[in-house]
Formats: sequence, structure tokens, C-alpha cells
Amino acid sequence: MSRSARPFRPLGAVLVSAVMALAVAGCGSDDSGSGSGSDSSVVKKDSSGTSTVDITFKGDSVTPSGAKVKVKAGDPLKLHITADKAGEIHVHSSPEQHIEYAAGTTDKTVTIDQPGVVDVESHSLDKLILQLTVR
Ligand SMILES: [Cu+2]
Repeated sequence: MSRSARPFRPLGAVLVSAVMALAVAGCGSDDSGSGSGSDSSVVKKDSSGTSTVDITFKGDSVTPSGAKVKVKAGDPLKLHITADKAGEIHVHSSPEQHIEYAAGTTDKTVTIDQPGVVDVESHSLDKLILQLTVR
């Protein structure tokens, strides 16, 4: 009677797949196809030395659009948002973050702890705003 009775439990894997599928379905294409490199001009330092990106929503467009930005894991990144109407930004970090902004000007700071490539999107406009390379 030495039969090993270790039950196989695929539930965890199934859940992960389901979540991944949802995440992919809920978002725009992650294939920007614009080569590598970093649009360093997008990032400025504010008066306290925090890296800051200006994001402007106007009608159906957003600036920047798919800019590549390098950030250091654990470092704050300030999003200086100017919008003509309220909306929400989705940060594809792990865990993901949802940033709500109002019409007008909103400052939000995000910190990403895990290295990787993190898309920052507007789901209202279905557009990629930033692609963060976190190291
Ligand atoms: Cu998203």
C-alpha cells in the first residue's frame, strides 16, 4: 500500500489563466512596434526631484501616446494629469493599479516595486499612454 495519494490540483493554474485572459481582453494591444529605446524627454523632475510625467487628455486623444519611460523599481513616478473630463488610468503593474482623475488637474504618484515592463493605459480611450521599463 505505497500508493502516493497526492491529489493533483490544477485550480491555481486555471485561476491564473483566467485572470490573464481577462487582463488581455480588457486592454489595448501591447504591441507598440515602435522599436526600443526610451523617450526620456517625457520625464521631468519636479521641484523635489521626483520624476514626473505630464499626461494630457483632450477629447479622444492622450499625450504622451505609448512613450517609453525607464523607472527604477521602488522609485516614485508622479503623473501630472490634465484632463478635459474625468477618467481612469490603468497601471499594469503587479498588483495592478487604477488611478482615477477628475476634470482639471490631478497629481498622482505611482510606485512600482517589481521590475518588468508595465503598460499605463487609458481604458476610457483604449489607448496606451506610457510603457514603463522598471528595473
Ligand atoms: Cu489596462
